[in-house]
Amino acid sequence: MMKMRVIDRYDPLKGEMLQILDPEGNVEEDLEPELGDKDLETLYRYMVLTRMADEKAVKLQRTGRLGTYAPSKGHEAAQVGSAYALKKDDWMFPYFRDLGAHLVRGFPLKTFYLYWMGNEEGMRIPEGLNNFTIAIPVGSQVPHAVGASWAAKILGHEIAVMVFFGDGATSEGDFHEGMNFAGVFRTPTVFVCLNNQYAISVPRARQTASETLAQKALAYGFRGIVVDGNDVLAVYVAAREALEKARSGGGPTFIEAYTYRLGDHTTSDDARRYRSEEEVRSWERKEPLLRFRAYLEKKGIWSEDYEEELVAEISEEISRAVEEAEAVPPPEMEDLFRYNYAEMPWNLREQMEDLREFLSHQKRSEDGGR
Ligand SMILES: Cc1ncc(C[n+]2csc(CCOP(=O)(O)OP(=O)(O)O)c2C)c(N)n1
Repeated sequence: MMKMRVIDRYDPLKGEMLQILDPEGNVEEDLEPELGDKDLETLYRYMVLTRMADEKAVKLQRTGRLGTYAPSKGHEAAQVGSAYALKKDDWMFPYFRDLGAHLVRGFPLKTFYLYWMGNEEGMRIPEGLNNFTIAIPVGSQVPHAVGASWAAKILGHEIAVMVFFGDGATSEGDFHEGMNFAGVFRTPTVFVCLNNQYAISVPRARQTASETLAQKALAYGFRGIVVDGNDVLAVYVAAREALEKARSGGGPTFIEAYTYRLGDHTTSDDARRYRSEEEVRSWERKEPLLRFRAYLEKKGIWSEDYEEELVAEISEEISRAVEEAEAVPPPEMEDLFRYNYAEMPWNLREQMEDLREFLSHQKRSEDGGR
């Protein structure tokens, strides 16, 4: 008899959630994935890299070296665990809070920083990397991902498409259209919802009257599962199964990664205005790095020395990426107009020339005023 998938054992309507590692790093042995030490170390490295590169991005923004940024702190397990289950030929459709997933896919950190520096070079996805561009309009990537997965199905490509979005995106029409289409056409799509409890200042309870977000999939005729989004092993197991199911013609799956945004929504936000200190503290105790580190320590992989060496190595990697990003010439005004069309239409060219004229006029009067 075929073994029942783990993702089929948890019912969102009964409030069940897949967890393999508890906040102290104790493991549910029956569910523990068969990952060797090398994989476990790689997962941990990506999580630490994500945390440190994220903290660096916030610092760069605070010192005027990077634009508005959406921090990933607290989402490391959800981002890394899910993307780690992707194969090279699969596609990933990210949103704006996906640093860990980008890194796992091999997206260069330098390019990621350039993106948030507002440099068009940051939109250049390396050749051969099956990543779509970052979606800023909330939920818009969902129908794109479903369309791409439908195309793969029609073409007979045995690949899956993973799309990321937040809890707030589940209120968008795009989300529902994408989910419905995926259900009807049984597309190989894996929906990964990072339920971090807030959409800017809107708490989850004001987003939907549904008990869970995962149960929305049931209405569209496919499986939805709530996973502890701070448990990298649980996220990985759910993602791997959902992707395998998708690649082998089993249709879509919705994964609700239940987590918490430990930082501000973006560097333009002050989360203290809408959530309590106690709430943040309680989630800090459940954060993803601590529990995975405790698990690795019990397995004899992690130690203080191990951490020290890793942090030193990653610090260097980050410094190099920043240096390289800052060495790229800053964006030009014309970049606002370029890259939209292969050939710029006359009206866009006219707008660009107007702006150029306006800026040079402004500069002349500034210089004259000195
Ligand atoms: C269509 C659209 N509406 C509004 C916004 C402004 N906006 C940016 S992020 C955001 C909240 C998104 O929340 P969620 O989907 O939960 O993702 P999170 O930011 O929490 O990761 C909003 C409303 C936008 N970018 N796009």
